[in-house]
Amino acid sequence: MKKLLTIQDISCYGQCSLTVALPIISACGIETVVLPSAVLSAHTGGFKNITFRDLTDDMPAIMKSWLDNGICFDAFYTGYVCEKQINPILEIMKSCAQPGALRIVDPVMGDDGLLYAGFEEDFPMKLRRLCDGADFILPNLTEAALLLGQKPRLENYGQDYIEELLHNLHSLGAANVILTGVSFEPDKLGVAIYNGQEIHYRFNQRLSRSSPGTGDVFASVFTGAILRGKNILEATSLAADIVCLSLQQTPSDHWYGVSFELALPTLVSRLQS
Ligand code: PXL
Repeated sequence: MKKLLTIQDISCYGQCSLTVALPIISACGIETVVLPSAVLSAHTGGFKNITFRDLTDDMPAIMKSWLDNGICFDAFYTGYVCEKQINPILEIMKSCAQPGALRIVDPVMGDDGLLYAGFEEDFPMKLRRLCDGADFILPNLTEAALLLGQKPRLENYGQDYIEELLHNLHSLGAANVILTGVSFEPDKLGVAIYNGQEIHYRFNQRLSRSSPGTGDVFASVFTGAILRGKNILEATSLAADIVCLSLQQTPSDHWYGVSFELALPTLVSRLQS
């Protein structure tokens, strides 16, 4: 069985980050080890008086303990992290890696044209260091523009804009770019995929709602599928389909997260096919 380390926050309430990644990647049949970057009472997308405990200071000692016990990983998947964790994370990905270990980096920092609350303006430039050397990066349209120092453009763009983003993101040092939230027709929403040579698109029917946590569901399914041996296009299609199914099954008054739990049986059976 493959062993993956995922590094992102625990938002105790709100179905995102680790509370999504751990069940999804485990359901894919991958041993999922967690390193919480922070513990929050809930995610930052709509709750009041949230608590935030930064766990940066624990990272070096956790890494040392893993090294003392000979623990290392076949893959790393990073999500929501803080600026001062970039160095310790790079160190962990170097020191606790099996030869050829994969790096999957979701540069979580914003959506809908805005940085998430709590991140400094210069955070996107700092996060470029995690993208450099990654096997896969999975930004949404907002994160893609911010990583490139641009103002996010969410509508009225064409294929030329998306393909320029893909080339520039690839130049940050990532082997494969999976850009989410791409749309050329009002009723279709999709993903653009670039491996440095070819560009592919995958579109699904746009649903009438969105939700916090869908990016984490997408990245977690993608990660699990890649580690189960699916190719990049298969992993992308499966991830997009599971996000759609999860959203369709989310009750309409459930505003803060996505009911991915109900899509787990489909995920497991699609991985077997
Ligand atoms: O889903 C991304 C995410 C992860 N972690 C925290 C967040 C968010 C999005 O708002 O607030 C703490």
